[in-house]
Amino acid sequence: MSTTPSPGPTAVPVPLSTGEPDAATLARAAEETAGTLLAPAAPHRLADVVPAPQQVQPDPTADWALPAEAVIVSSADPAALAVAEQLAQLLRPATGYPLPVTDATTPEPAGGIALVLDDSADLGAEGYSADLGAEGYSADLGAEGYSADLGAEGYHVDIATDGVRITAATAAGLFYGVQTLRQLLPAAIESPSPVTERWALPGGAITDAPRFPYRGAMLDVARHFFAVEDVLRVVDHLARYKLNHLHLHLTDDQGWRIAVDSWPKLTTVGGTTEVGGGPGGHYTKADYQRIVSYAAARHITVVPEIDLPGHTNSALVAYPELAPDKIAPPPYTGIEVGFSYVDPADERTYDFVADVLGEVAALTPGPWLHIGGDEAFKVNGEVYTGFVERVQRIVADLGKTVVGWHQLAPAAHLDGRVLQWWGTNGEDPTTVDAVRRGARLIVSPGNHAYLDMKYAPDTPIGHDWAGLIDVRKAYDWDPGTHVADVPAEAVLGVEAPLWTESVTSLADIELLLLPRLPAIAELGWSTRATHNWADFRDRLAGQGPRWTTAGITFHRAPEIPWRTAPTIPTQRNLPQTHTATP
Ligand code: TNX
Repeated sequence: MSTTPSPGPTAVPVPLSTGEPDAATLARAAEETAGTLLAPAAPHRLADVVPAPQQVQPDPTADWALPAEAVIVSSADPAALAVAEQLAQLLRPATGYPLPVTDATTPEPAGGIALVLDDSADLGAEGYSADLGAEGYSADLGAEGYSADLGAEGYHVDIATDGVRITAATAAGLFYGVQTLRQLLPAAIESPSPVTERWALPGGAITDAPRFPYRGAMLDVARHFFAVEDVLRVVDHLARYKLNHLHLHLTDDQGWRIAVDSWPKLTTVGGTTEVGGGPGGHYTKADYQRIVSYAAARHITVVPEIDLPGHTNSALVAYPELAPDKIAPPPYTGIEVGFSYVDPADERTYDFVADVLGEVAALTPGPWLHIGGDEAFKVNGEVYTGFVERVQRIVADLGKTVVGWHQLAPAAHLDGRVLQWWGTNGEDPTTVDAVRRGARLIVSPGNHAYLDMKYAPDTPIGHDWAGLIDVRKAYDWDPGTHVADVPAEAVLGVEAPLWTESVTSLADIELLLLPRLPAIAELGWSTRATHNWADFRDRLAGQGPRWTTAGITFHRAPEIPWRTAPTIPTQRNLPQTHTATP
């Protein structure tokens, strides 16, 4: 398929001999210029999508362009219609087209875009059912619709001369089809205001489904607090790359960020600090629910973390009765770890844990509660495992599935429990043993998936304790085989954590997230058969102009052959024929 870029606007020819051009010349020149702008632009390759789709069948005879009068027609199911409206909202700003949304029993593209919810669509055969087995997670994830036979997240996209058809068994699948479609349009589709562009799409068919059911990123809102709006924008970035879990690290030594009615000082006292001495902040219950529902509308499940028994200095400042010596420690705004803990020998601690987890569970529709468990250096051996086992039981009694950092491994198994592995050398006999006893793993290797590691020595923010992580390092590993002696069937998925000791703004978040988040997203979504650095690098390069056009900060990693952003001819900056006289 041709990938020749469309020619840019041509200069308006101005006859030199007579000084001022005549009106007819100007009119002709303007027409030619407009004609060039509207000339069929060569569309992207159908395979130019991140994460890499499972199957791509280009059909160069079927290239198609979205017309101004296109209609988006969807199955009448409310969740499908919601995706259709999201698609319209993605396309309206840049196109300036009205793109009305309608419903039909049998949606047909008819020169526009059809979203077809078809629960007989069998997209599961090559999805994660093959890798992970239906039984492994249908028990725990069934409520959320991870039905292996239906392929709960798979989709088809067909681009033909009569328009686009997206088919899926669920609204989530339709949503992922929409994300793919978005990337197949010219980068100017990311413009927040109308652009003169031919909205061309490459013809052909894509069939796609994820490798793993859990594809996530974590944002630490405890070390530095981030406003709800910033978190929503991070959700948008996750959605673009088909990630489906947002893990929020809500509590740590430096601040407690989620309101708990039964222990109000957690936020009124414990929430007023952050690393470096800034004002901190916290989410009200309404704030948190806003994040949860914004994420849910993008098929993303929020995983709240209350880190226990360590990383709790902010709670001890608020409630000294939880401290082993019952004395309030000073607020902490540094970046050391491992010094604080709630008293595992005091029953009051378990009242606190039950109250907090109960309130957080009640606000959280997703199945997971993350209880941390890392770096509790002062709670050892049986005291530690005894504490964890009680907390795991509290989570189970709330009807939730426990997730914790892999330090939880020595504790007794409990149905469904998930460990988040963050080691750096791929060997961990204690974790392997926990997996043998039934635990599943989310893999977040510190030296590949930690988004707070610097890209290079001169990255202005970030750490390097797990090494430098350039884009290739973020991409070149396999979640299915990474932890020695853990079978791929035990791997629930992958997550990229962003710790924020050095991160103070949305621009900082984006600089560390992009372009590594799409690399981790591809490891979670794409089948191993598509794994290829050179191919990924080229597809990733195409994302740069999209971020630039959308006003998103990213790190211009030198190993990526970034394409330049289009110079967008908006209605206002079309080439001017400024000297026209009648
Ligand atoms: C380790 S990873 C931590 C965090 C720090 C992070 C900094 C983990 C479970 N604990 O407390 O923020 O390193 O990279």
